[in-house]
Amino acid sequence: MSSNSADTVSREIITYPELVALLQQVFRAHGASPSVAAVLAANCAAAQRDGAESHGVFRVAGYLSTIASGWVNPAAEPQVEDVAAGYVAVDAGNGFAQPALAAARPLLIAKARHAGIAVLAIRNSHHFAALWPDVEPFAEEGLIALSVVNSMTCVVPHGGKRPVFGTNPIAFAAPCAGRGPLVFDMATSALAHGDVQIAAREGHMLPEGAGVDAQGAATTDPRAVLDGGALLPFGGHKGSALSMMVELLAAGLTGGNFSFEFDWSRHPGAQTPWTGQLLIVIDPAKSEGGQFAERARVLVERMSDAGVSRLAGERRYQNRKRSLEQGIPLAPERLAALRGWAVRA
Ligand code: NDP
Ligand code: PYC
Repeated sequence: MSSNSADTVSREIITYPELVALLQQVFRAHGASPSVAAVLAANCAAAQRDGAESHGVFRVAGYLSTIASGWVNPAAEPQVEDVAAGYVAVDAGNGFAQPALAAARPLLIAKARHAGIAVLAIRNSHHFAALWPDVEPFAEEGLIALSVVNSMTCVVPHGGKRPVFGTNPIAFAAPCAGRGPLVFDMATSALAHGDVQIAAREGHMLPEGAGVDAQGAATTDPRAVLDGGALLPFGGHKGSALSMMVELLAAGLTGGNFSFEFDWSRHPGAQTPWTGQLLIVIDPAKSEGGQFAERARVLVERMSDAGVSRLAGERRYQNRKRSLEQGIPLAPERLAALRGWAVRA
């Protein structure tokens, strides 16, 4: 690790493997089992590496306060269920969703390759992270993956007066010939809740149409959204319909909680939504002509010809390249906090 003196804002540089190792120590020191700590550390470090600020090390304090509150089991052993030819389920045991996905992944891939498509339904799980790390690796293995997860009630459905939905992201990844996977990952709310928290901390206003205050009046003040207000879906009725779909697939289908169904009030410090997650994995080798990645390339080239200079996921890929070459810059006080948490008795 070294200091980056070229930066006007003071930053320390930590390499990606160093950050993974440090986060692993942090999660271990706060009760996570070795396997859960490894999965959470890799996920969180990857988000920071890719410049996904709202779900990188910013989230660690929330993970730790949640674990301390007793709301989540950081040593849960996921139970994988082989339900049908194309259907795998996991009871995450009130643990995190990513270890449940890791446990079910080999069976899910085997089923998708055999049948052409397979579903993974995770329930009784907590997802506090970006969703792209859950789908991108499938596309790196030549598969198409779509995932949805619901969160905590903080989004007013289009036409409604009270929050019902979570921020409910949708992530998609597909292989593309001649380049890395095509990936998008987006909240179905106007903004991710994490970005509202960051705006409040840094004193930025939100874009018009992002949220309402406690009285239901439109506001661009992040503190008003956080203090009894709520977010709105992106794109009016269209984002609202997608958010409803996420609730149905991630919770209704899996057996997890809807975003409005859990009560964490007896667990002060709890921040992780106790819901469900769905993944759908498709093997494009079964597609007509078996040329999916080449067809994806045709589409991307046409988009480029039409003037598109930035595809979804490319900002992250560029950040990733820079982070792997130059290290990850972090505020010294943030690194000091991580180091302190890592040695907690
Ligand atoms: P953004 O609006 O920042 O980005 C959404 C997608 O659009 C990304 O794939 C992004 O690519 C792409 N994109 C952004 N700007 C452009 C552009 N100008 N041209 C082309 N593509 C673009 O994400 P959100 O704020 O909606 O979500 C942030 C994160 O929060 C996500 O990772 C999501 O999973 C997470 N989240 C997690 C929840 C949970 O319950 N676990 C709940 C809600 C959100 P790129 O990544 O390259 O910028
Ligand atoms: O940013 O909306 C969000 C979020 C909810 C749960 C994890 N991240």
